[in-house]
Amino acid sequence: MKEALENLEREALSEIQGAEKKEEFLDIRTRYLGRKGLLTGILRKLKEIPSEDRPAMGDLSNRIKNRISREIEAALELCEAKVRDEGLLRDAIDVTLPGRSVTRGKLHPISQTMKEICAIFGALGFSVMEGPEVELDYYNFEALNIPKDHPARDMQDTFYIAGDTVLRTHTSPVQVRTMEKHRPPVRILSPGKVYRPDSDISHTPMFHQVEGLLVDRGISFGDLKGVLGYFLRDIFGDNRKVRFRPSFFPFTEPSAEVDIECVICGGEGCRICGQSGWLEILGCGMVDPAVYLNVGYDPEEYTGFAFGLGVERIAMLKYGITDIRLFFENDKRFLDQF
Ligand code: 2NL
Repeated sequence: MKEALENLEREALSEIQGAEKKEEFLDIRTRYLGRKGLLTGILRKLKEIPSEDRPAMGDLSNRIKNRISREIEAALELCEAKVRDEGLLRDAIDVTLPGRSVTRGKLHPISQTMKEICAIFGALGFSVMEGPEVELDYYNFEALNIPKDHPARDMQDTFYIAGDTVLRTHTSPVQVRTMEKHRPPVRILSPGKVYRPDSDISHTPMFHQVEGLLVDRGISFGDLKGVLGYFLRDIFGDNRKVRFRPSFFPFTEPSAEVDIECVICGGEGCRICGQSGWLEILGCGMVDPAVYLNVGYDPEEYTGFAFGLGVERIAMLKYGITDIRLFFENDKRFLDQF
């Protein structure tokens, strides 16, 4: 039996010597030391030898088992170290390479333009007010003197949510809500997202608007011209001509549209301005007395003006962009230019 055990030890050790891979060592362990392995096979014959020899054989088999076990553990440890080293070598980082510079995020050109507009009016004492994008029909239309049969009410021009709720088509409802809560003087700006079901190279179903409202005693159309003239000079430069053209809005009387000399051709006439030399830039007017009655102001005591402008349109003219959809595709190559 002693000989059988020693043979087993020799063979096991020589197999361990010859093995390389983790799987091979695991296989050797199972074959020699496993529950149905070769060592167990020999030990089963322990009861066949004289009982006084058994302790010595038990001892010997234990030593052999421990020896083989240790050798395999050591070999497995080496295998793992080798895998680890190969991995480290493969994924080695060259610390002498120059670092990658971090690209800094920045505001979207629409946000930049909106901030610029707010800053100009902010300098004139206007404060910014915000409100819900899902609005009641009352605040979006009724309070603004837009009657039920007005063309702006048609399904084509408004996203209806349900019953008497709509996606606001302008930010005027914010101003109505403000007037309901505060007595004049009121001098506010309401920037934000608005929604209309249009989609082509100059319309997107969501766009940005800034509206302004100033109400106090003795406010005249001259104040409106002064404030908007100041704004347009600031944003488009001192040398660009501005004109006020009579127009109509249900919520202002009188109403006007403001044009600036075409930023592309300087008034000569081109494709952008439709050969007219002028670009329509905003709508405005003196707040209609009907609106004051809806918010509980006395139209005999107070007068004021309001205006509304499209932020995308201003940004397009400022930067010479001809397709509004570029603002919403979020192509970094486009956005990086601002
Ligand atoms: C345009 C025209 C305009 C207003 C908006 C307004 C708001 C209140 C009362 C009266 Cl609460 N008016 N807003 C007035 C005139 C024109 O916008 O073409 N926007 C892009």
